[in-house]
Amino acid sequence: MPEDSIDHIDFDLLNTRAISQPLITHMYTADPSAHVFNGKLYIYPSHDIDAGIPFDDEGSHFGMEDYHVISMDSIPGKPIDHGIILHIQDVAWAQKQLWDSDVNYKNGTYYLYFSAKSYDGIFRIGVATSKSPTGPFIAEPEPIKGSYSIDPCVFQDNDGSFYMYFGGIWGGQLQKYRNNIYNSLHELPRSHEPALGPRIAKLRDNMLEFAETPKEIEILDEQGNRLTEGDNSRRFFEASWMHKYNGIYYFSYSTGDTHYICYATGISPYGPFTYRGRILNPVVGWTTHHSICEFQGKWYLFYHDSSLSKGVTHLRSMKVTPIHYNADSSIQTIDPYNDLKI
Ligand code: FUB
Repeated sequence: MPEDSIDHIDFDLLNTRAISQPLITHMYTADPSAHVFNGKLYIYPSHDIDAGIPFDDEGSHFGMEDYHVISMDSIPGKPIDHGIILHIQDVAWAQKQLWDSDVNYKNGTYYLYFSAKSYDGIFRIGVATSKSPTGPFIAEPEPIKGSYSIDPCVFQDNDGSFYMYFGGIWGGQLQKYRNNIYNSLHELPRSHEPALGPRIAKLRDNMLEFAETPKEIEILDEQGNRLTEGDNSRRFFEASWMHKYNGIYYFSYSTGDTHYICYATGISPYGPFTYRGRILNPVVGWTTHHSICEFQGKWYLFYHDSSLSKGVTHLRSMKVTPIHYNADSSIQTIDPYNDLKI
């Protein structure tokens, strides 16, 4: 991550051009995962803080320590902060960096899936449970067996199956894995080689374990070839999200160092997915991360930027804006600041 703050932007101008404003301003929030439970919207973001950790390329300055949940009865509407739902002190295996999370529901229990670094410096994915969407959540004593890297998204298909999508390169450590095995000597593929894909694993009925060995997802170009590592304005970096629209599976993700939210579509939750285009152009701040959710008959993109902190990359604010589909099932690209390029 090459820069921690931005000093060339006129933030007054940017905020007048912004298509949406931060949903809350009493704290910094990022990586919003939105779901509708019992007719109400719940957003599970990362809780950004200034942990006083110097900036580095591993993202160590993202030193988050807890999660909150925010609910809304409508959009627009008043977001309610329900307070801390899980703190890192209450996760036995996790040392630091509570990064992106997601929540889903089955048979009376809510499951919070989250990324954190364990004491050996390796990112893993944990799970915590609650009887309420507003927590508090109780963490399992160990991370999910066989999990690694960051950014879980847990998607429920129409047949009731749940799938976890996960992974992120650079600070997210995905480049250290081949065939699900960590080796510190592994690095990113070379520019002309296929880019690393996000991972998918079906969950067991108990929602606490993988039912299968994680598989690598293929994202293809129009000719059916895998996107290459050098194709960094289209290849996967982090921030997996899955949603289904008109029977089509939409896998969306961040391209990281080129700062786009892109999407690819397919006919199976496992892919392969064919690259279709950009959902969101770059926002202020290095990272971009999102979720997509239908609420009260409209589709929305939840995303974040660093406008409130005036460009501090690790102090982000979640936002929401409608998304629109075209007749050919493509999604219209959103410009976050009305023609003002970042
Ligand atoms: O919030 C920490 C990390 O920044 C997330 O896990 C990434 O997706 C990026 O948004």
